[in-house]
Amino acid sequence: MTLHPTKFKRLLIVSYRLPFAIMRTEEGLSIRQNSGGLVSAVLSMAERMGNSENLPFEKIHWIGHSDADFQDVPPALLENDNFVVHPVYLDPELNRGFYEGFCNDCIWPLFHYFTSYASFADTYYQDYEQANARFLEKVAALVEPGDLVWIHDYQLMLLPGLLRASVPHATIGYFFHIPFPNYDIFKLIPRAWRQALLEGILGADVVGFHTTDYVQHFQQSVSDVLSLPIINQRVVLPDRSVLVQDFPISVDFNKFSLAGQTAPVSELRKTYKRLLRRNRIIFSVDRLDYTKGIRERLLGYERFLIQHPEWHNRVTFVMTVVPSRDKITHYQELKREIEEAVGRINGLFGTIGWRPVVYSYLSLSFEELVALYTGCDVALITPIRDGMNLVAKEFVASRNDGKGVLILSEMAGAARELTEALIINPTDTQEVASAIQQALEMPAREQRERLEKMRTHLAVYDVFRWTYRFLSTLQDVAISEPALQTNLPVAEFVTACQNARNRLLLLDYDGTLTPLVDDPEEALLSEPMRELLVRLSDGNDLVVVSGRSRAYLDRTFGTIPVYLVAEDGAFVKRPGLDGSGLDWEPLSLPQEDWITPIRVALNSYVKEIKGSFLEEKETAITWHYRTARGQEADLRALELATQLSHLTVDIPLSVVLGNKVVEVKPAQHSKGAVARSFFEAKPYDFLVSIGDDTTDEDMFKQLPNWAYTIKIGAGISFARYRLARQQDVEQLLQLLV
Ligand code: GDG
Repeated sequence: MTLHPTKFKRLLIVSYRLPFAIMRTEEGLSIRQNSGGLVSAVLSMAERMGNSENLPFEKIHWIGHSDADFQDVPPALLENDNFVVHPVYLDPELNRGFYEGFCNDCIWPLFHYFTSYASFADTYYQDYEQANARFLEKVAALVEPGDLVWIHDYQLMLLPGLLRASVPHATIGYFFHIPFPNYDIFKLIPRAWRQALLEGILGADVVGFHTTDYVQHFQQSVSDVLSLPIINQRVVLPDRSVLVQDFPISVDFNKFSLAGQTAPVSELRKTYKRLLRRNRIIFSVDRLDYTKGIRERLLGYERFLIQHPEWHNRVTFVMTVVPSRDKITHYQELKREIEEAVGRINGLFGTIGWRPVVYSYLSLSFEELVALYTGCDVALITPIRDGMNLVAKEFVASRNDGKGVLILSEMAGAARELTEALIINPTDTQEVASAIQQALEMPAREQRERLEKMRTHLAVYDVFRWTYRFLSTLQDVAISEPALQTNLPVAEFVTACQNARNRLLLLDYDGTLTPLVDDPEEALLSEPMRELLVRLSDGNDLVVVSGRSRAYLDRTFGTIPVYLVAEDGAFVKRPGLDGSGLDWEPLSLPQEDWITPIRVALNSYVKEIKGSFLEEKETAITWHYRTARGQEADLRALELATQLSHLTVDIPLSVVLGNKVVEVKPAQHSKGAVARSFFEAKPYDFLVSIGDDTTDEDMFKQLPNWAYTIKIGAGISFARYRLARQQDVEQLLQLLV
């Protein structure tokens, strides 16, 4: 895996946080490096850049937020060996609504499944839009052809879309660091916002998540909210496609693996062990957050102490909570609850010489952190929901002594990879208590074996692999967008066609041979498509299977030697030798008047839904509502379809809910029946059926399972394959002539 140095010039990272905090001290302005998942990951990559030949970039440009107070920072201070930082100055009021409000009081709780904590204030969202627009100003002014732009996390979901609109040819990657929730949770977001958020993310060329679950959740939301087709991990838009894939973030394995042996860390480790009276140590560290399961962890530990008096005085739980977001009420409450629980446990079990929980609310230095990773016996990591959780990976990477046990929540993304951990559900306090006992009593050999497997994994899947995989995928995608968006095995398809003796092609008309348009009269066959059909009809049995009237099909296909099927199978016309076409053959249809009561019901909807109209064919009646905007009309269509199926007439009718149409016709004719009659007529050995609508599903269902049944666009289908867009049909058929 390599990056192409000639192809890309600079890397621009955009995230809410800058890798450095700007501070005003008595000596003047200064910068201090931030900790945190992303900064650690990118910093590790940047540190290696000095001696890596694979990375073509010079310094990394980093765009992130800064307080408006620091606008006077001299440019020289905004640059170091690794980074050039470009602050986006947001005034405190805007930042409050954007970051504390929409990001951390709406999206964060919602996406971690704490739905009742989420606040949906309009002003929050307006600030979010405005802040994303401010980031855009900065990025758009900076980006040059040849740059890779890598946007991070839930604070900037709108930015990829804004940047795409302003710099259409930019190469944009987007990575989402927190869980992407399932659709039932996502749809709690007001309709207009959720649509804008998804469209924003889809401005990128590559969208990355930590796990395949989050990828699937995102895809389902895209498909439900935006009705876009997803083919081969790509969301297909009219003019381009977006690759959506899992890229699990990781840690700098070697750095952590070696860090435990440095002199300062060894010293600290010794000190801690001495201070804790050589007790066995359970350790945890996380930002103050209700998602991290800190309360649940304490309850599990308390239960363990109740059940195992033999461990009293012999074990200490060192629990570090790093200050975070403590201006938000939920975080203040959480802190109080944690401190109460710690007090209770220490009060219940502690003695003059033993504190069961050593709790601190502070940030550790890197050395202190590693001394605790390498000095503890058990790492107890119990998030209720966590995108990945780097602490778990750092602990494993640190333990090159082969000692220590990881207890890890199944709700952390990391549990997908660190399967040799003792995996627990944090809400099950008994399971946590039992895991603590199992960990403390685990034989040394089992500890080594479990760690060994996880370390082997992390040694390969480290943070460099994460950045390389993401950036090289971004480059490749930017360089080569597939021309044809399909999951069809194209080479096999073409060979099968060439080798066949009898070929049958069943093609739908609207939405397949022509694009869907508001007025059905304007759906005209393009000249290239007409020529293509003429060429295809030579040597193949070509059938246009349409819901249109015979008069319309006669007008459109007059001189093309194809079979025509009108009104979904009510009439068939064979091509004449001279290309003029033989007479239409009707199916025998019921004579009675079934249409009058249906017309009455449909007309009441025509009156109600503006822009909708009726089309009466010889054997069917159709309500069109393509120009009626919004989902209201879809809901009414569903209601209408249900109502129609309850109308009593004496013959069986079929009610078809199609693409912005509701059609009623006698049940005995269908595209399925017609498709079957065609392929049974001859020993065909190559069979293709392409369509986009509900009526085409009848064809897909009736054809044998070796047929190439191809659905166009999004939605559930019986077809074996999919083509993303109507314009892909022409390209595909071109391959067959
Ligand atoms: C988000 C997602 C996802 C923590 N305390 C100290 C300290 N840290 C460092 C750790 C680790 C990082 O911060 C924490 O990373 P996590 O992944 O555990 O959690 P979040 O901050 O919530 O991060 C998360 C992550 O993004 C990456 O995509 O995994 O799911 O929520 O590197 O070492 N470092 C030092 N002192 C501390 O006290 N030095």
